[in-house]
Amino acid sequence: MKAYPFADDFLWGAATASYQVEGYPLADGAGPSNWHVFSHKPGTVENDHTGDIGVGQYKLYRDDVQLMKKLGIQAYRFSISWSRIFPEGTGRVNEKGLQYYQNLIDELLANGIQPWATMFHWDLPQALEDKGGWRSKDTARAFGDYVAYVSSKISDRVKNYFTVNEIYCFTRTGYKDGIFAPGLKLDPKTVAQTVHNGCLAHGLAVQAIRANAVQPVNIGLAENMPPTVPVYETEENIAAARTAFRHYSADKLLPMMEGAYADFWLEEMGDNAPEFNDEEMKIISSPIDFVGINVYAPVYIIADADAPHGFREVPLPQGYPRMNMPWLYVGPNITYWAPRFLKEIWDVKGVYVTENGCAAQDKMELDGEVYDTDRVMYLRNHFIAAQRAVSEGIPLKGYFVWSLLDNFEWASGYNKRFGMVYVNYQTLERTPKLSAKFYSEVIKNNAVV
Ligand code: GBH
Repeated sequence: MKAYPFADDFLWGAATASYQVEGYPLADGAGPSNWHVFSHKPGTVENDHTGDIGVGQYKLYRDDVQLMKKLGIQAYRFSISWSRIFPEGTGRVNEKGLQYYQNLIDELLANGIQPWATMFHWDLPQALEDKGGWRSKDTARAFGDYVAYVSSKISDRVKNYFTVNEIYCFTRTGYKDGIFAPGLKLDPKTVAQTVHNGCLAHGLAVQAIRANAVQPVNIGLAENMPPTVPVYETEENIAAARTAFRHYSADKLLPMMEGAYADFWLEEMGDNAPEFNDEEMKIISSPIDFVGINVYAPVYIIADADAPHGFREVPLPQGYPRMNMPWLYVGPNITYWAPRFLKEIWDVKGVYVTENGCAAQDKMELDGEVYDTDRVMYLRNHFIAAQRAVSEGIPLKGYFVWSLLDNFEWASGYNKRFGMVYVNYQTLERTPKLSAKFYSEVIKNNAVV
């Protein structure tokens, strides 16, 4: 008997995002995105790297599809760049931009790989950024229109959709911390409004896809809620971590699942709460088919009867192990607990890990191989946690590794490598690392090997 087996229909995939891999962001009539403009401002990205070349997938997509086919990858999660299709964000359509994604989708299908499309992975048309970006509800409405158009054109072949990727990152990290595009540091009320508008965009997109799809489709989002974990697994601590999971999701998943903001959160926010109305809350909570979770680093919780809500977050000690990213603390059992809590709190019927992976200090050896045993260790432990979830009947249905390829790691530029496939940035040559070979074996065996 195999150790750690998965069901036959468990889906094994790999993920990327447009601005991180495509390159040639202005090709064929595309408009600039906010990330194009941001990364071209000196000092915003390490070494002043930009996505101008990315890993060249815009030109090399056929090679990347062959690479995935060879590895046995069953589904490709890619994102669509809004400003390639609507150069000004709204209005005029650029047919050539849409054609690129049509070609990619056809190539995937011809090679037996399912296309899973993310409609927004942070690259907002600069024309909309100039009009207030996510501070404005008009951006959410424009997103609904863009998604309606694109889904009407691709839904004959694409069944699986993510509305938005990680609302936290394109709102707080961009408008509060100023680390991501557009690089602003705004007041708490404005920031809360960007988050609400991001949720509204998600809801409008759910409705737009349902209204325009020409066949039954599967719709969700890719969310990065703080994945809480009980330090040790007693009933009391599990309950505390579950309460914390719902609390930490108060401005995104909670309203999507419950149709209203929680009283505890509105009290906490006070005057800094965003402007919203009942109709928007209905849109935000439009029914979805699954929840996608991007899981990386754990948040440890213990029960504490004296704490306000019965839980306390445990600070991480100085020497806590991490992968090659300051925030990437190792904690594989998040991949078990997050799907379990989604089921227990909101009765979520389908969960996908839409991103999990790590940066490592990869080096090509003289024999031409990249022996990333650290990434193999990281992934293997997450797969074991996933198998624990499915073996207990938790509806975890698939797994997308972040990332297929080394790529433009946002504010870290090309200095951090998250890929299972090594990219030589001089030649754009792709070389599967040991972790890609390991993943290929996991998929072939449908078990953790
Ligand atoms: C995901 O973001 C992205 O979807 C993907 O595009 C990206 O390449 C990948 O992960 C790897 O980063 O306040 O300094 O502790 C994850 C982004 C990074 C968001 C950590 C929250 C906290 C940073 N997350 N961040 S810090």
